[in-house]
Amino acid sequence: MPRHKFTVMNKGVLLSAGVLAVATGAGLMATAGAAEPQEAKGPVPKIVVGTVFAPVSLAPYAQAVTYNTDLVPVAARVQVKEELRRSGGTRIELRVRDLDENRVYGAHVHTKPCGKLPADAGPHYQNELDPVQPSVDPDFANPHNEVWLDLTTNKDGSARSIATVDWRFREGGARSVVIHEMATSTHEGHAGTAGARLACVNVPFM
Ligand SMILES: [Cu+2]
Repeated sequence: MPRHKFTVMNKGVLLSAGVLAVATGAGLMATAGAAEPQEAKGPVPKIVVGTVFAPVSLAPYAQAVTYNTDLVPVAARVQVKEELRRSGGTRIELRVRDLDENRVYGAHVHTKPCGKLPADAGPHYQNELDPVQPSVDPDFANPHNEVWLDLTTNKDGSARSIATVDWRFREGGARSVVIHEMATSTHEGHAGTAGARLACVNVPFM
């Protein structure tokens, strides 16, 4: 299943190469095991996924798909970067280009890969799992226990967001970033919801 196109690098390689590796080639396979968290002295492991949104008909093969081509056009660009911090935390950065201008989009890390259906990406990744699912309790559905990456695009349709959490993903537990229709809600009974799922990017989070 050559679905993931990505590059696992560490800081040492990035510095010596002097460039950010953005995976664009097709069919590269690797496992997250190649980037186990390293000891304090070692380099900081990173994953970068850079791609474009494909039509949903390509869902079984595409790195990223759009379910709403009005709000996330085919061929719009997306990049997700994950960096493990020495402190034991994780930093995740989301960048988009060519989306609707001057607009807020919700975005989160989800547990499953993107599929033909928006729901295929599963629920949000939670560090501490809410025993009640779907989780809409702000004690669990919040930006400290989940990864929220809401975006506000500029007049060119570009945006960037960064989330830093003080924990790491369970192995294989976080598989995608989903872009939603609205800003993420924080209030009881709706916490974590952000309207329809517009698009999805597969990311093999470490
Ligand atoms: Cu979401």
